[in-house]
Amino acid sequence: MEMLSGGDMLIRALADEGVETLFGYPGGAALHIYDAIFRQDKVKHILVRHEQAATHAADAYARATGEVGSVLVTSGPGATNAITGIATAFMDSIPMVVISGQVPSSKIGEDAFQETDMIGVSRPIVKHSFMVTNPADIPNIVKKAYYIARSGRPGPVVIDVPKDFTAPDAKFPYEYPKTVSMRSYNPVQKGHSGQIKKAVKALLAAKQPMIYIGGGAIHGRSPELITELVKLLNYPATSTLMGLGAYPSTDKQFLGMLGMHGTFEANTAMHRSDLIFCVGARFDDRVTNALDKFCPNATIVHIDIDPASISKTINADIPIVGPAESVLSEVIKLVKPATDSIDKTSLAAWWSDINEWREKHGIYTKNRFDTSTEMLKPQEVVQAVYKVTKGDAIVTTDVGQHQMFAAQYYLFDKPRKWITSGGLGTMGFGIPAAIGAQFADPEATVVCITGEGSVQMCIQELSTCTQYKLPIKIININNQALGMVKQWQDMNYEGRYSEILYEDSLPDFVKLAEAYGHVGIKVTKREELEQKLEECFAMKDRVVFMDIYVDPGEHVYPMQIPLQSVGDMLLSKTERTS
Ligand SMILES: Cc1ncc(C[n+]2csc(CCOP(=O)(O)OP(=O)(O)O)c2C)c(N)n1
Ligand SMILES: [Mg+2]
Repeated sequence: MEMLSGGDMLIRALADEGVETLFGYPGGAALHIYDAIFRQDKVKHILVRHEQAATHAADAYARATGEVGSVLVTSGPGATNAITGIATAFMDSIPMVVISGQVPSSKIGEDAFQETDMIGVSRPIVKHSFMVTNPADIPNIVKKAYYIARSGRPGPVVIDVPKDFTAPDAKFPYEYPKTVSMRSYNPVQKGHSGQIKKAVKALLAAKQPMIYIGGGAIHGRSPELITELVKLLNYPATSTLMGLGAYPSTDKQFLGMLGMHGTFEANTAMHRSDLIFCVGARFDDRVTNALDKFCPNATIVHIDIDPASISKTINADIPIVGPAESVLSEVIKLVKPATDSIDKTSLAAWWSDINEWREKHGIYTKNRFDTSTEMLKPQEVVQAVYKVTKGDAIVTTDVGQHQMFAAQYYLFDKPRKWITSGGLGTMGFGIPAAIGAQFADPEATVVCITGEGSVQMCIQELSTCTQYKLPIKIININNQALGMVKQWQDMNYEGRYSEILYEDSLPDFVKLAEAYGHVGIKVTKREELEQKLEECFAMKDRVVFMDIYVDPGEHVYPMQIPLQSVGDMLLSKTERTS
């Protein structure tokens, strides 16, 4: 059998696992591992400028491909810098393996140089973690880590490796395991057939149904199945922020996103529905609003791979624990021969209500923002990006108003094109995520829609783009403020703008882009927007940083009214539903 050092085993195991791209940053405790990287050519290492960016890039790589993202960092500050990205992946159920160097085993607990208890620090935000205690275990640990990360409800897994266990002089027999067996970890493979029958019965009997799609539908490889089901039934569908693209957004049966900044028609239909058929969503607070007022008339069917997500916030009447793909296949089999039993008159009346809501306040039937102002509106910037990229780009975002405008106005007809931090809401995600997405699909047009606040949180990654010639396009929706915080201060604190303004100290983003070797373009006028965007996207092999000044007074609407139902919304600065 081949004899390898711990460091060599680690990298070889990654190669044998099929890992092609590893995002990372070196340091003392990881030096032997980095030497192993140098002496091979199967695993390509991408050097970022901050460990947070390594985790976000790996996370986006996972979101864009459906594979597991991979990260390597050193001990102490390297490991703690990775924490935000691990938490981001954890909250959005993204499969990721993070390998962290650790101080030599004999020094653990001595407050050694760059020692941090990574297992302890990361425990609440990982699906699982491994501390290597014997180098001979490395192949097995890597195999298990990838299996755990991708199976069941996906999530991040940490492997902490003390430096001495990767040393070149101690060698061990290497063989990569073909299978994994873990007695205590057996994700469900199939939904309960009795529950599936019950769900189908309720689905067919509904008069005011809603199909509620979450990110789990994408992780669970079932966008095609969910689309087939929605079409078979001719029912309306909505999706969470994470589920966008699972069902084609431009299709008539799609009512847009639901929740805090969801559409009027999606939120109103949810509130009035008598049956909610939920696939891979978790009824989180950005959707439900006040739990005691949530969808009073609805029977709730909840399909989820994670039993802990069922009835966590909202009680499920018909829970089904299982993978979306197999459960939906079973559901479709039962629905297909039975669609005649649907009450078509009630359904027609339901659609007529929905279409009325669309006409009245829908953001896709008519622009609800005022474009007669001199300054550009953030919404029209996203609309123009959608038009110029023909709706076909991979879009990453940061967090804030721009993120919500991107979710509302860029329409995703396919899954894995929308890459945003939903659960944690991590500012700084956008540029590194665009890097990860561009590695995942080198031919794709990758756009990062960001704000001048968020973009400064990982701006150093413009240098990574230079090094690897990644032609990402950055759309900086510049409202010269921490806009989303400002919106809340406008609404709830009588416009007392506490610590959200910095307009006199913003960098010249055009020069900043140029300093990294990129192209910078500033836009301030409506008349020049589309043409400058055309110029930007025509530069196929360059990073272009578009600094687009927009109206700083704009708010994101609709917006759910706090402590009310899903359907209670502010529709503009002056209109509300109740
Ligand atoms: C790391 C981090 N810190 C703080 C916040 C809180 N937060 C949410 S949105 C926001 C403002 C973002 O400003 P900007 O990026 O300019 O976007 P805008 O809302 O102006 O479009 C802040 C501070 C956060 N989400 N993430
Ligand atoms: Mg801003």
